[in-house]
Amino acid sequence: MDVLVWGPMHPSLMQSLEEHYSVHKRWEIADFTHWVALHGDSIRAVVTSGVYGADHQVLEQLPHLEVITSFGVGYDALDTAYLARRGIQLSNTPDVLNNSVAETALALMLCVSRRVCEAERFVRAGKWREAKFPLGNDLHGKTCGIVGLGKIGKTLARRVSAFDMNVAYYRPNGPYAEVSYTHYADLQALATAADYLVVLVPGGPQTRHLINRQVMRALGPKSFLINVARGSVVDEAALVTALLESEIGGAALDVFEDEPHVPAALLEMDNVVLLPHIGSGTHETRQAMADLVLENLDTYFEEGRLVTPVAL
Ligand code: 8YV
Repeated sequence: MDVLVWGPMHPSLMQSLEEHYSVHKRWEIADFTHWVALHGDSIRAVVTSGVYGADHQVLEQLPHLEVITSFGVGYDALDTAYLARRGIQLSNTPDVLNNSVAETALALMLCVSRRVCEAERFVRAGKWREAKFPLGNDLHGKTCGIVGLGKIGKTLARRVSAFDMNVAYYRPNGPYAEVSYTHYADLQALATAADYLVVLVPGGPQTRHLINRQVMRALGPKSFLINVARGSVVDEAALVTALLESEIGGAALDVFEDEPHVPAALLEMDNVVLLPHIGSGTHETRQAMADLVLENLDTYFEEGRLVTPVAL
C-alpha cells in the first residue's frame, strides 16, 4: 500500500508506517514531476498534520487518493470542500489531546499573570541582587472567559474552576444545557467580563480575526489574552497595536498567524509570553496522537472505515 507522508512525523509513527506501508516522503522528493510520473497513480493515502496541511497542486496529481489521516485535532490547513468533492475521506486526532492543550492554556495563564517568564529572565540577568521584582495578578476570584467551549474548553473550565476562577463562555447560538457556566451570546460582552480571555475555537475562514481590536478594547488594560487555538483567530497586527497602546494587560500565545514567524514587536514586550506551538507537545499525548493516526489508516484499509472521521 503506497502512502505519501507530507512531512517528518512523530518517530514511532514514521517507524510503524515504514514497517507496514510503502512510504514516500514528500520532503525528500527532489524531482516531484518525475516522482509523480512513477508513483502518483499508486498513492491511496496521505499522512499529514494539522500544521502541514496538503496543497491542491499535489493532491490533484494523486488520482487514486482515497484517504488523508491528519495528526492533530485542527484541520483548517486542509480544504475540506475540495476533499468532499473528490470523495476523499479525512481523519483527525480529537480527544486524546484535550488535557495537554488545557494544561498549556493554564500554564500560559499562570505565566502571564504571575510574570513567570519575565521573573525568570530577571533572576538569570542577575537583577535580583539590585531590585525587587514587580507584583503580578491572581487567578483566583477572577473570570476566565472561554471563546469556544468545546471539549478542550470544557477541560480548561474544570481546571480553572479548581483554581477558584469564575467561568464564562461565548456561544452565539445560545447556552449549552449541560453546563452552568455564565453564557454570553456577544463576544464583546464576554471580553468585558473576562480577566483572562482564552481562545479555543477552531481555525479557518469562519473564525478568522474573530478577536479583533474591538474585542481587545473590551477586554481592557488589566486583562489578558491567551491563544492556544490558531493564530488566524486573532488579528495579530491589531494585537500588537493594542499591546503598544496598553489597551490590554498582556498576552500569552502558543500560536501565530504565520508560524514559525513571530512579529518582532512581540519579542520586545515583557508582558507577552510566547511559545512555539507546543499545546499538545507532551510525550504521552503525541504518542496517543501518533497511535490514533496509525489506527485510522490501518482501520481504513482493513475495514473501509475511519476511527475518528471528520464529517466533510
Ligand atoms: C499539533 C495542533 O501541534 O491538534 C492540533 O490542531 O495544532 C497540534 O496538536 C499539530 O497538529 C501539528 O503537529
